[in-house]
Amino acid sequence: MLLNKDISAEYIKSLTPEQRRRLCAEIRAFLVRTVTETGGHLASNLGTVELIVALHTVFSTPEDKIVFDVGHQAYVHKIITGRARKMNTLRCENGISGFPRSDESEHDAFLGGHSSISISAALGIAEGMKLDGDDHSVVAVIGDGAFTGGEAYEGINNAGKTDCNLIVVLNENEMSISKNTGAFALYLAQIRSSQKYYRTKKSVEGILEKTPVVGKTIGKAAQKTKKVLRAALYNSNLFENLGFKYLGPIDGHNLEELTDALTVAKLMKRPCLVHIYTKKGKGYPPAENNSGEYHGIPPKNCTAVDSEHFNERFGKVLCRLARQDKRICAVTAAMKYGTGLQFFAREFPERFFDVGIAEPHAVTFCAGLAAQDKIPVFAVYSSFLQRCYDQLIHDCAIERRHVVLAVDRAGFVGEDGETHHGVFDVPMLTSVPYITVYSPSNTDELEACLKKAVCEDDGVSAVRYPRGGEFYGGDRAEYSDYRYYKNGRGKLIFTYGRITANALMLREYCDVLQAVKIFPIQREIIDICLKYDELYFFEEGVQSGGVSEKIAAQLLACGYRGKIKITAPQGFMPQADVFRQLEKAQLDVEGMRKIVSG
Ligand SMILES: Cc1ncc(C[n+]2csc(CCOP(=O)(O)OP(=O)(O)O)c2C)c(N)n1
Repeated sequence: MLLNKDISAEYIKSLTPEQRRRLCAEIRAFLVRTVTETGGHLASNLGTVELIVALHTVFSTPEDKIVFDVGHQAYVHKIITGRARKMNTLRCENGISGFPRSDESEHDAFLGGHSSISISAALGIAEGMKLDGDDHSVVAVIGDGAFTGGEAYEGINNAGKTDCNLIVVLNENEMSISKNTGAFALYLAQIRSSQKYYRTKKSVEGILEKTPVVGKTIGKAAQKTKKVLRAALYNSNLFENLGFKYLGPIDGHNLEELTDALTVAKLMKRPCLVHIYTKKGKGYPPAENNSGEYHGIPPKNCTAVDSEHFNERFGKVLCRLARQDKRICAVTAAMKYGTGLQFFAREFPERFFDVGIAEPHAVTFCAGLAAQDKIPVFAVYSSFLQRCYDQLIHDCAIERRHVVLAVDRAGFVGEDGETHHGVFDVPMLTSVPYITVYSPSNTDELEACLKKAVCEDDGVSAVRYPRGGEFYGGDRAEYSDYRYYKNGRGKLIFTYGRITANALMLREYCDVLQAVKIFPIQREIIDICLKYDELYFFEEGVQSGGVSEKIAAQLLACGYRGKIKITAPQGFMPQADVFRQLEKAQLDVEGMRKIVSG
């Protein structure tokens, strides 16, 4: 057994190539055992075992930096850099994160979670190191899915004209979460099948000898490589044209090819792109055969709510609406299954658009569709919508384009932690003029809100709803902008979204006012609040700029002098089970009870 709990990069460097190959197989088995217990991104990690072993063979962190794009494929890196013992705590409360975090380990150069940022971050680090006279390498590891995001191209464009020690490892597995989309995916496939690339050692050395100053040294190193490398001709592909040296395509499961290519890239001391191809889910047949489903798997002891999921209801209702109105289009940024749009994609393929991991583009694309009198519905996770603020303001709101946002994963999301919570969309959306925002508490309300947003509203309309299922049915009556549960108590709870269910458990202490349309704030909401001496606001979204603060400001402007207590998360909520997160934020029934009776 080569894998042990104290495994380190030094140990890996000391192994023979054959031992490293065996180690990869043991790591795979360990990943399957661990991640099927803890939950997490199994398929992506199985696909990058050899890559990460090769990276730690060639480079030495923390002096050299590795920036993982999205960061969901960094488990093996964690195992190798002192965290093998903690892998059983992956994604748990107080455990290690499912993403790289520099506050977790000095070997994690940069936070992961959101897509397409690695090249920009790595270039910034490389330029910073250059300013310090530091000659180490910076490696950005980015998948072909993440490469569909605009920021990746911004990074490449900026990096190509520099002389930084930046290496971009582009991992092509033809998959994002589902099948990768777009022209770039086709381009990569074309490079791979092209006969222009040749694999002789001589050609590699020839190219390397032309590299100024360090050319000779590189040539020598390349001579040592036992296996041949495939290298591109000068200026023969997009990356070369943009100022990168290109090495590839490399079999990403062939350790020797990988180590050779990375060694050469390291010696080049200038922007270099190493193109590798891998199999997502490699070595574990269920994940190989269905890498979409095994992209992210839940923990074995999952405490998820067992009711109909919001995203599923959303997907089905949208299909129903689309049958009646041919103008309705559905847009996703590489999250067809996560958002429940698989039903729509199947029934209306010509009106379904997967634009890649490109949320800002998706919003402007929707504005374009709306300009052609279509009704675009962009289904997007709240945390990924964060990067679309300007597109919402400039491209949608000013000209009042009728764009519908189906904002999924609103509220706490659990084990993914800080990077993925949907707690910023309310302040962001409600600062955009003329927008309408709904926050249904159950799936029937979701259906009603979606109908209004799609069929009745104009301008930008957002319906936000949480991950998973509803907590409790609540009032399933006809649509209403708000629901007022009046029992003649002296205290009033104001809330919205799924935690309404928790508030309704406290009706013996308080009256409850639930907003369904949470923005614009309705006059009736203010009028009802003004009747009470004690107001308790509970909001599953950041307090600053939230609806509670907005209502409180209006109440104070009306001369309200009673008690106002707002309970809403501040700062960043660490990873844990979602119920634990609600408990920590005092948004569970007990927490609310303490606050209203305290
Ligand atoms: C901005 C943003 N949008 C969506 C996601 C959700 N997401 C996580 S991984 C992933 C697919 C990444 O594909 P790729 O980069 O090819 O990596 P692979 O899993 O195939 O190794 C997506 C869409 C995200 N993390 N960030």
